[in-house]
Formats: sequence, structure tokens, C-alpha cells
Amino acid sequence: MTDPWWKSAVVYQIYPRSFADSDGDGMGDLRGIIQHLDYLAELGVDVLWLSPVYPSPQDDNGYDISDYQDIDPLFGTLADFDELLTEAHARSMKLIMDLVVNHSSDEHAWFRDPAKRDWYWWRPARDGMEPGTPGAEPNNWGSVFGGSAWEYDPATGEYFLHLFSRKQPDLNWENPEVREAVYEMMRWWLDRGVDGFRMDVIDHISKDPALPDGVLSVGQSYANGAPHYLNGPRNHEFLHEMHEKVFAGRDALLTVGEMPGVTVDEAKLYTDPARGEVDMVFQFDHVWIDRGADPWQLVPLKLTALKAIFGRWQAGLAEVGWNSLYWNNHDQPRVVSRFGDDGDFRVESAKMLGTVLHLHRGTPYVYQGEELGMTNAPWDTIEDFRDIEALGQYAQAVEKEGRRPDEVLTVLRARGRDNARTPMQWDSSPQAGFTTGTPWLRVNPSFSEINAAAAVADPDSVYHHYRKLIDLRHTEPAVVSGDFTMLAPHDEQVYAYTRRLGATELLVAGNFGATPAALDDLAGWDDAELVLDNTGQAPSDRILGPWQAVVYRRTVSP
Ligand code: TEU
Repeated sequence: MTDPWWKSAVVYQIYPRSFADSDGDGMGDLRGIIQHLDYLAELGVDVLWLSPVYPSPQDDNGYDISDYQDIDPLFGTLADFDELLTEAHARSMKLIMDLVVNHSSDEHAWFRDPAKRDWYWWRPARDGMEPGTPGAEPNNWGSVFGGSAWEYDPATGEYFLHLFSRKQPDLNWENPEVREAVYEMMRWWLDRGVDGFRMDVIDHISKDPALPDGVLSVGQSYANGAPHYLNGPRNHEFLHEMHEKVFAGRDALLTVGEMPGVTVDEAKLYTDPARGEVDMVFQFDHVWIDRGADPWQLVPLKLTALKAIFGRWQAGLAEVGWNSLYWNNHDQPRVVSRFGDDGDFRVESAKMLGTVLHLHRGTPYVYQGEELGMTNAPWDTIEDFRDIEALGQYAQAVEKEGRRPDEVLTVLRARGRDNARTPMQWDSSPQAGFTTGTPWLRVNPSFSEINAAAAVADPDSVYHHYRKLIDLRHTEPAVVSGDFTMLAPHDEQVYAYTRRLGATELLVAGNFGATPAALDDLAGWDDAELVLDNTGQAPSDRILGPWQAVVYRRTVSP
């Protein structure tokens, strides 16, 4: 059997509101994307993933959808969308949509239809409690964005469940009508020509219908209910049904499930082709690595822990299933600021991080601006943030739980989602060439130095390094299909591994620090071909320079 096409593909994520504004309203749009398709084709990516562009009150920047089968006027029209799809396909790029069906907007017609109450999770107040009074919520779950996961509706005297904002009521997947409506909508987009879906929090769709209380930890007002809605009892069944009813018989699609909290064993089931669920999942272990038991403490990166995580995922999905590989998306801080050095070694460390990630076995995802080495932004006060998560968590922590504002701000500055959402930096003109108007979120002041025009013109830029990484995946079969061996798992500074396919062996090594680092495993590779390097200097005496990354190739006897 030949490998599916997406094993040698690289996906590029576009966050439309921050990508490119064609009409000066300060908000990115579909025509803005069309204007930059040549840039993306030049980068070499195979697939574009669009974060949501559907009609939405924009409470969570479009992850709250009020109509699944149209385009929000903020972004354009369906005709613009069709043109984008045609133009992407004309450049041999596929396009996948964001599918947000764990919840809809509270402004969706389904939620407003009294005949469709069973399409959501409506529940009465806790036994013996007066509806609408403190503590009367049906259970003790907290919303990811702060506060209770239940909203009281005085008109009907009941509560509805929202794992995210109160404007994102959870859909009731137990109801077969809900599932059929979702599948029909998905078929409609596929018939229009889209090439697949990224599925938002798709491991949350099956809940334990008893909705039991979660365990409350000390100092917290709400419990983590995750055990009761994460990878719930019918999650595999629902995804298999979706596969049967939507994907079966259609070729060349890509499906990726966003699955916060998924384990390797579960991911193996979700991505086993024989089971017919999804092609790959986004796991969260490596992006939760610097999250402590106390959410308002910053935990520094421990490289050996990062290697243990990736090593476990590489081994776990080696025979069955497939990995997706990412550092960044619209929910994560910029990787060069998080795990690299966004000061003196910004260019070197951004290239090193890209190299180490991309040459694992799996499908890499590049988030807009990552290919430029874009950094976290400076945030003075909480008023600078726009993200509902940052604002909600700040209110919960500072106003309800009495945390110190500076303590909370320190963590939001380092980890907040708005770091990823500042406008794409196209050139050094005002507003970074993103808009002729006032951008919805402040442009990162780094744009005069870090921008696409400068990067394209500079052969040593992060951008050109990403082009080489993408090209290597397209041309070197060992990158796609080679087996994976982690080297030096106990080394706290160097990340190194080999990939082997038949007689070809690759060695990938990256220095996660500003001091030179020795790697004994480099012995024996001195005569090998240096395929890629980020400093222009081959290592000597097995020593990697500051933030250096190297890729060697040699022929071995099979
Ligand atoms: O994110 C789900 C998710 O896990 C996030 O809550 C994430 O863990 C957190 O924001 C990290 O700080 C998806 C979307 O990617 C996100 O943008 C949405 O807000 C969320 O679902 C609700 O749709």
C-alpha cells in the first residue's frame, strides 16, 4: 500500500484575522490571504489550514460559530472563499477548514430554537438548591476561560453547559440529530472542494451523560471536570461514525483532531487507519511541559522531559498511527520566546527549533510568522490583551482568588495566546504592512526588523531555513518514513536523534543553549554529508556552537 500523501506534507496555519487585511478595517480577511498565496507557495507548504471564518459574534475570535455554512462579513463572502480555494488549488496547495462542533455560538439558530433544547446540555439546579443562587449549578465543573461551566437562563429556569465561554454552549452529541446535522454540514464543505478538517477539541464531544462532579483542589472555586468529558465513553464511536458518513469514499483528504489531554495509547486508536477515525491528532504533552501544578507559576523547560515526551510519541505511533508535529498555533506563545532565545540568538534558535521539530516522524505544522522567527509581544497591562482566555483567567485569579496582579501578568506575558495573534509582519511599513487602518490587536514593535520582505531578501533568514526543511521532507524519504532513535536522552542541552530508512541514515542535533555543547554521538559522522546547518560552520571536535543545529546524512549497510 502506498503511503497517504499527508505523510510527506507540511501544513501552514493561517489565523485569518491576523494574517492580511485587504480593505483597511484592521481585520485580516480572505482577499488578504489570496494576495499572499504566492508567498505561501514559495515557502513550499502543501496545505493551508484556516482558523474559523464562519459567521460568529467573535466572542472567542470565531471559535463561537453562529452559522456553519457561510462566511463572516468581517472576512468576506462565500464567493471570496471559492476564489481562495481555486487559487490555492491552482498553486497545488490544499485547504482545510476548522471544524468547531464541540460547541456552537449561543447565537446559532439551533440554540435559539426551543424545539432543539435537547441539542445542548440543559440541566436543572442542583437538588434542593434555588436556581440561579451561588453553588446551585448542576455540577462543579469550571470553564476553561474562568468561572463555572454552567450558565443560568432565568427564562427557562435551567442551566446550560459551556466548557469554554458562556457564548459557546456545548452541543449534545448523544442526540443523533445533532450528529447528522454536523455530518451534513461537513459534506457540504467537502462538496465545495475543501480538502479536510482540523477538528477543534474533538476529544471533548462525548461526555459522561451523568455529568458527575469533578474533584475540587485546594484553593480552587471550580473543579476540573476533564475526566468526565475528555475522551468520553463514545468519543471513538462518534469519530468512526463521522468517518463512515462523511469521509468514506472521498480521496486525498486530511483530518486532524485537536485533542488536549490525549494519551499515546488513545492516539494510537484514534489514528489507526484500520479503525477509520482521523488521520492524526494534536497532542498537548509538549506544550503543557512548562505548566506547573500551580497555573500561575512559570516552570522552565527541562530538555530531558521534552525528549522523553517526543520519544514516547515517536515510539508509540511508530507501527500504527501517525504524529502531527507543532510548536505553535493560535493558542500558544511564540516558540522562539518560549524555548529559544528571542534576543541575541533569535535567528539561530528559531532555525534550531524548526530543525529539531520538522525532522521527527510525523506531519509538521507551521503557524503564521513562525517561519519568520516572530517573537512574543510586549504587554504592559491586562488592558493590552484581547483574548477571552487571558481576560477571563485574569478576572478569576485576581478578582475571585486574590492572586497578585503582577504574578498573573508575568504568566500571561509568557504564555498568553495573544502572543500568537499579533498581526503578521509583512514589511517595515506602518502597521507592518498588515493593514492600512488600525489593527484589531497591536502590531509587535519588532516588525521593523522581523518581517517577511526582509526575510525573503536574506538568504540566511529563518524563512529560507524553513524552506529548506520543507524541501528536505519532500525530497528525502528517510524524513518521511525512516525509523526514529532518540540519542543522549539524559543530556540537558543537546537534542539529538537519528532517522534510518534502508541504507540512508540521518542525524539531527540541536543545541538548546548559548554555550557550546559536546555530543559524543557526533563521532563517526565527521565524514558524512552536512545536509543542513544554521550557523554556516560545521562542528569540529563534536562540539555544537550556541543554538547550533545540524543535519547529517550517510549511507550505511542495510
Ligand atoms: O482550544 C482548545 C484548548 O485546549 C485551549 O483551551 C487551550 O488549551 C488553551 O487555550 C491554551 O491556553 C481550541 C481552540 O484552539 C481555541 O482557540 C478555542 O478557544 C477553544 O478550542 C474553544 O473553541
